Amino acid sequence: MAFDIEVIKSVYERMPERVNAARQLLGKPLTLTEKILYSHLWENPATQTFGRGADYVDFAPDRVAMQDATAQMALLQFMQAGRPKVAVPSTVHCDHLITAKVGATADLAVANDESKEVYDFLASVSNKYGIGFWKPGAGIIHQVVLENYAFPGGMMIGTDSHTVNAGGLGMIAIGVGGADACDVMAGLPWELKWPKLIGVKLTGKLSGWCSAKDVILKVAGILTVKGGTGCIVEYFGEGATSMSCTGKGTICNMGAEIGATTSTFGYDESMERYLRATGRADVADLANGVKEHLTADAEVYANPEQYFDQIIEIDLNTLEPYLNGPFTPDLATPISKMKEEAAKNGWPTKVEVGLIGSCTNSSYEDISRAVSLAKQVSEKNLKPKADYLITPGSEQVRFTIERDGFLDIFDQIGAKVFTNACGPCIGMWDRMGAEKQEKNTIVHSFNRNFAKRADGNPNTFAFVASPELVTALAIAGDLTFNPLTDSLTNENGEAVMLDAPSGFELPAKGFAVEDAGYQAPAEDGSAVQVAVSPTSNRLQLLDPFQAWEGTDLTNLRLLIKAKGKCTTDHISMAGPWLKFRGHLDNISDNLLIGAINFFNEKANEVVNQETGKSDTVPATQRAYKAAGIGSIVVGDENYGEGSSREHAAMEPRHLGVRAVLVKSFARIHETNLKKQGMLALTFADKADYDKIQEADKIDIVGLTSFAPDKSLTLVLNHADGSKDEITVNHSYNDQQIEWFKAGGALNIIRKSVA
Ligand code: MIC
Ligand code: SF4
Repeated sequence: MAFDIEVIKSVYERMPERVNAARQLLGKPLTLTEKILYSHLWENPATQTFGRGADYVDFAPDRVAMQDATAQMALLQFMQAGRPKVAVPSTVHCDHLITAKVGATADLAVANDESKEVYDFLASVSNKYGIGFWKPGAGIIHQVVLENYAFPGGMMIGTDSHTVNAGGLGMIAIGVGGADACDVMAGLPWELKWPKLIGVKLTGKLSGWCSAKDVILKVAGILTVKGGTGCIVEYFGEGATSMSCTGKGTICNMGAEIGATTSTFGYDESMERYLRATGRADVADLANGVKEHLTADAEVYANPEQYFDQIIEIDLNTLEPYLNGPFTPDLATPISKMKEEAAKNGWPTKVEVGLIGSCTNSSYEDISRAVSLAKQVSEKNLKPKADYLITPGSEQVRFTIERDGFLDIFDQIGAKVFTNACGPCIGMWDRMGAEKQEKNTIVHSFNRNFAKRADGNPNTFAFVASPELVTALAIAGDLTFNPLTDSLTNENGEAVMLDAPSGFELPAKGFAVEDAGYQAPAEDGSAVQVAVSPTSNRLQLLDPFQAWEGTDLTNLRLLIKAKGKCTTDHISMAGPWLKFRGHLDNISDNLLIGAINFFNEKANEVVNQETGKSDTVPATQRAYKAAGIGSIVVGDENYGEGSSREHAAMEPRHLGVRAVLVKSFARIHETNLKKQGMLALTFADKADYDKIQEADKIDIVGLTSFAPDKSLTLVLNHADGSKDEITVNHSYNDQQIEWFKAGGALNIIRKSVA
């Protein structure tokens, strides 16, 4: 039986009535996205329609998922909310803190030892508050959610940007910061700006070297890392229904890389097959009962241009395999053009390592297709040229592929299997020699490839591709090898071609697992004690942030004017810093250390305006804090793209930064800043970015009449005595202004229980 089947039942019971009411209210056929959103309104039935990209709306999600690196902060906040138990089914997944070095068993033992304090904390908080706990080694959050919890037509939030993966099973699943998760677990509504809708029509059918990954790699090339901001992407068409459910998951997963709020697909037979194969025939039966509500109305897909804000059409018959990168997931190059592009850009073409797996691409189908290539190594007497590493997405997949002999085949090509965890995808890869910072190329089937992300080496050029293409390129050891047209020379000196990959959507003998790694919470957790040692360097109870002082902010220093890409990896780096995710003061020592200072083009070097000396960003900000001086951070486009980690908002808040002013924000980061009581501002005129000088003293004027849709003014007092006044915008609504005034949303929840 599926987990929380009663919740699923009640969602399906109320769905027809709510969907019909929404259709009547809107007076038009509905997209799937609208059906799910309207049936999850906090206040139902709907009495008004909502403006896309305009109205903030309260929702009631069905569940919450958290991974260990973000759950610590989410649960430290929840502990202050004064609730005895979570209000909706919630789970914690231990996947981000395991270093990949030697191999699965040894690495897991090291993590269990090193992070014992954190795992014990998460296990006991989960036990106390009724949260399901997935132990280290159980798998990566999104794979485990897809296998166990996701259901068509449901709505969930998760403290990880790739929560969107569950769209593969027809959900609206959205990545959020821990403070948002805390609200929902405390039984409060969850707020989101009503999204715009992008429709992607898939015609034709995948075949040969192409896989679902190539669809999203192509979409990323079209929409870029910010093209999906504020939008939900709905996929449909014969190409969608002919694709596996896990392939759909891959596409939705990487929707995070285009900034989309989420992506989804209508319920179809591939989803039904997946539900049944993963032990959830009960969910499939229930879903079949409300089928017509779990996909868009027929008129919508017949005339999509009338119902979506933007339409993209992709013909799967003519799609090519893509390689996206380096350093950004939207730099899309079809494999046939790689030779030319690599030469033009000076990308190193020798592939050192191929990595498959991650939350994006570790389904049974993915692995079986990669295996079909690995098999050809011995059949064709080839010798793989690059190292090959595998991180399975869950113990269930790992156990099943071991049973089916796939791991033995990988073993024959010298592959190393790491723990079922994030590992190299989040910098938890102890790669030999990375500290030498040599220029090198890797290819992986993950989703992100920002600088330093996999191994901490800024000179590692990482390219994202399907597991099949990664395997082929690892065998060839050459980034420019096009398996569709090129041959390889085998050990006998013969030219051989690789046959196109083939695989199985689902295991013929069914999935199997001995110990999936799940721990159910206590029925009554009230007696469970949660201990946080005051001397711990991994965990720290939170002190409330101070409320707004009630005046305009004056005399702020410019901490840094960040140039170019500034992702959450630049603002709050992962890898070695992950160990401080439960300790706000310690992790604040990584504040913006990856951001490039506009004035000297260097990372982690700014001028302390009080001393005139150069120093690191965190040290400079700590000095301002000690002197009681506020500061401001300035950034470029799509500031804060990437992760949901709220540390990127809490660290500056904790160290006394008062405002972040940028050309544009990524959605989750902007909300995280607001939630933590920070000012998140955008230039009314993007060219004003150029007016910000290094030694400016800055005033923010208009806060005493801070109101929705009303701009604020920034006064830049330049060092030479001249002044510039610029207009800055914000997207705060009344509620969010209250968060700012209270010094953070949590202060309001806290007050409501006190
Ligand atoms: C990521 O892929 O960047 C992460 C690590 O999973 C993050 C979450 C985190 O920073 O803990 C995400 O995607 O939200
Ligand atoms: Fe983990 Fe990477 Fe997936 Fe993030 S993207 S959840 S780090 S596997």
